[in-house]
Amino acid sequence: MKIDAIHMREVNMPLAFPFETSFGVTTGRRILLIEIEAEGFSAWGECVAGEHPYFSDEMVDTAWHITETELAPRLLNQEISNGRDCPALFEQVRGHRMAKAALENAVWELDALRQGIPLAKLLGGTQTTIPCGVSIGIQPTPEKLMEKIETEVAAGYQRIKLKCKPGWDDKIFEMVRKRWPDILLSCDANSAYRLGDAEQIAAWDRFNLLMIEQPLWYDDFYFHANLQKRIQTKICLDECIRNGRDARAALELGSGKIINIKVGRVGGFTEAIAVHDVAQEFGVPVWCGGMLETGIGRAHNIALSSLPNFLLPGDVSASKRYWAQDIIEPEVTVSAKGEITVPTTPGRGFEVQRDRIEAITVRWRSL
Ligand code: OSB
Ligand code: MG
Repeated sequence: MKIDAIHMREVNMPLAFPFETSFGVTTGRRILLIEIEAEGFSAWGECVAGEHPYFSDEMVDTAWHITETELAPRLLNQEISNGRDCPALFEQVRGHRMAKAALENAVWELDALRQGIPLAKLLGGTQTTIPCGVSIGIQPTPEKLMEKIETEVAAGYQRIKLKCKPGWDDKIFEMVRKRWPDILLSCDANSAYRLGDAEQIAAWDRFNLLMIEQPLWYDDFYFHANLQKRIQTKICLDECIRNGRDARAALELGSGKIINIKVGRVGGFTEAIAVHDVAQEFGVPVWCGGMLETGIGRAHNIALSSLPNFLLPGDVSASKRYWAQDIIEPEVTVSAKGEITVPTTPGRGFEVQRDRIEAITVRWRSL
């Protein structure tokens, strides 16, 4: 297929609720969306970079710049066979994986459309429904957190993940476990701890957490192996896994026992599948993380989550938890059993609402 056009736009969307992590509070999102055209089809990709470089070193403005000046020109007018051709096209550009992923994922979506098959099938998906969990941000008060958990457990979500940081950890876990002794419960520190905190973290074993996500430095999986040896609870790696090679090194080192796959963090579907396959080879389960995506990124996460080694409930949840109104129809919904049904129609399986996107677009550029 020849890529005939690439359209970039930035949309601004207020979040339905503020989302607080150990690295900051997000109240609204500035999001780079990509639309590509080829063979008479149009397909979309979403860049998951945040407004600030707080989760990783990428941010929406660097993603915009690198897409416009380096990546889109490498893809435009190229004759390619599928999404797997993208990593080689972009290889000369180091890093900028979230920017690369938005383009590559649009190519996968377009390939699924022209073949008339669901994106999930094209990626190698085998599961027809995916189990869902939720990620609950740090709240103004413990009482507010308890209310939130109550709501999500009642909605049927299968796993509750609590964002944590020093001062919002032991006491919170204690309180939550007292009220819900048996739910699948995990925490995500987004790199808020250091090796000196190992003793404190080891004491969390008493809370029977499913996992502790990225407790140490965002770019480390060496010292995570040291921490993993000192605790019973499984470490789940997020920020530090950039590709399949990192996954292999981390699992060989024993840095963690679960991997959170975010397609943007690893640079696109090709590399996400590589991470999935490495983990499967090690007998390590993966789950799909979220980055507060609109329906476009959410649909891509659902497709990816249908691969066979996505064995734990992920962070992909209903549109309404994030947005008053999403930019796809139907919106993503979760059943009372806490599952999302993987679409069986061609491509992403949710219609992009162009009029809504137009209404919230703040800048655009066509190449
Ligand atoms: O570490 O998983 C994370 C959101 C933004 C940045 C990082 C993370 C998160 C989440 C939310 O945990 C996941 C979601 O529901 O989209
Ligand atoms: Mg995380």
